[in-house]
This record gives sequence, structure tokens and C-alpha cells, in this order.
Amino acid sequence: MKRQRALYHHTIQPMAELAVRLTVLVVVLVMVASSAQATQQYMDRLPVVNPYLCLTCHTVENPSGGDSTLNPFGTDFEINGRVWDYHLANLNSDGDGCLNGVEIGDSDGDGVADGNVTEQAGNPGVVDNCGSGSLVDEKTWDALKAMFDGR
Ligand SMILES: [Ca+2]
Ligand SMILES: [Ca+2]
Ligand SMILES: [Ca+2]
Repeated sequence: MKRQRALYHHTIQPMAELAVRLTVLVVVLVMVASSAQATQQYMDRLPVVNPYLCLTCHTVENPSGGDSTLNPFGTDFEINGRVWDYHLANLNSDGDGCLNGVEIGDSDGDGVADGNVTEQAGNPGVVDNCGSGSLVDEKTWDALKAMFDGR
């Protein structure tokens, strides 16, 4: 019995600890290595990615495990299950008055770009000039909503 316990403490326990540490290390390494790839994979889900590419969702041009901070659109994209759809297209993540769909160039969010659009009209994660757009001015919209809500 005493010998068994000694065997456990000197051989099995250190090995188990080592195995746990190695597993953690491998998981961390895989996460770092796959983050850039993940970005590419998720970017492919957007119908139009030029010219902003990574900056569509991130605050840095080359997101990595070290810094892959998301901008407001990236955050909404993540909350939406990293799916581009009608719901996400109808949000205005950066609050600049243009819907995400208008900025991306797929107003109805069906995954197919509007007409001959090949470039994003604006960055959906940055307050910018997103072109003509077809969005009702946000203040007008708030006023309309207030009317309907009886406020
Ligand atoms: Ca916007
Ligand atoms: Ca479309
Ligand atoms: Ca914008």
C-alpha cells in the first residue's frame, strides 16, 4: 500500500500534470494559429469584402491572436452567430446612419451583392461616409418610432 502510494506520487501524478499542461499548451497554440484563418473563413461569408477586408470586422489590419479586437460591426457579426443575413444587414452597427447592408453592398442581406456592386459603400464598423444610401435619417426614424409607441 505504502509502495503504491509512493509510486503514484512519484510517477503517475507528475505525468498527469504534464499531460494537462501539454494539453493546455496545444489548445493555446491551435487557437493562435487558427485565428487568422478563422478571420478569412468568416470574411468569406460576406458578399462584398473589398476594400476594407479584415477592417470590416476588426480594428487592426492584420488581426492575430495578439490583437484581434472587433469593431462594432464585428461584434454584431459575432453576436449574430458569425452569419451574414437579413437581420445583420438591417442593423446600423456603427451608428453612422447607414445600415450594414447598405455599407456592405447587400441591402437585403441575402448574401448576393446589390446589382453590380463589387466594393463596400462604407465600412459597417466605422462611422464614415457610406455614399447615398437609402436609409431614412436616424432622427426621423426615431421620431416615427416614438409616434407609433405613443411616446
Ligand atoms: Ca453604419
Ligand atoms: Ca442582395
Ligand atoms: Ca460606416
